[in-house]
Amino acid sequence: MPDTQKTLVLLKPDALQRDLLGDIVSRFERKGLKIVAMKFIRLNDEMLDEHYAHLSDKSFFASLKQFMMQTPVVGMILEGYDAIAEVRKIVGSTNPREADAGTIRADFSMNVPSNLIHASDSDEAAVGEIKRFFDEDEMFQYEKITDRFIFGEGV
Ligand code: IDP
Ligand code: MG
Repeated sequence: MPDTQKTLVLLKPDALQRDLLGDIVSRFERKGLKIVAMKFIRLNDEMLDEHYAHLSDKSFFASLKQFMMQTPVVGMILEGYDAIAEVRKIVGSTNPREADAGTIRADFSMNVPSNLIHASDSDEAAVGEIKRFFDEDEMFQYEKITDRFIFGEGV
């Protein structure tokens, strides 16, 4: 039985500016991932210090944070079988020019700092990031009539 997981996605300011929110959300919907939370988030310095702590010693850290605060971002929690790895697969590699064709980053972007989207990269990251950006009561459990066609018996 596959593992049903939740993962966190942020649609970055370049996705909003370039009117790509719908196209990106659509890719996850078409895969069958269930959107269990979704909202605008105005990121601040403190949130970004935590979120990008692994990059705090990089020369681009300040500009990365500035970029992420330009507009609100769209935060989503997606649920599905092996959702953490599956979403990373759909998102593609950090460098859009190295990402596989068919991924969001390869298909819609060209440059590392404006690679459109963030997605949790591990079980621990997903748990921590969901907690960082969403309250419990902002997450919704619901049934869709397509659930049995998409999730079936879970093979
Ligand atoms: P990820 O987003 O694929 O998980 P990370 O290494 O966690 O990649 O980096 C987080 C974000 O930091 C990237 O998505 C990108 O926006 C930015 N970033 C990473 N490396 C560079 C760089 O060398 N120059 C500028 N920005 C970078
Ligand atoms: Mg990362």
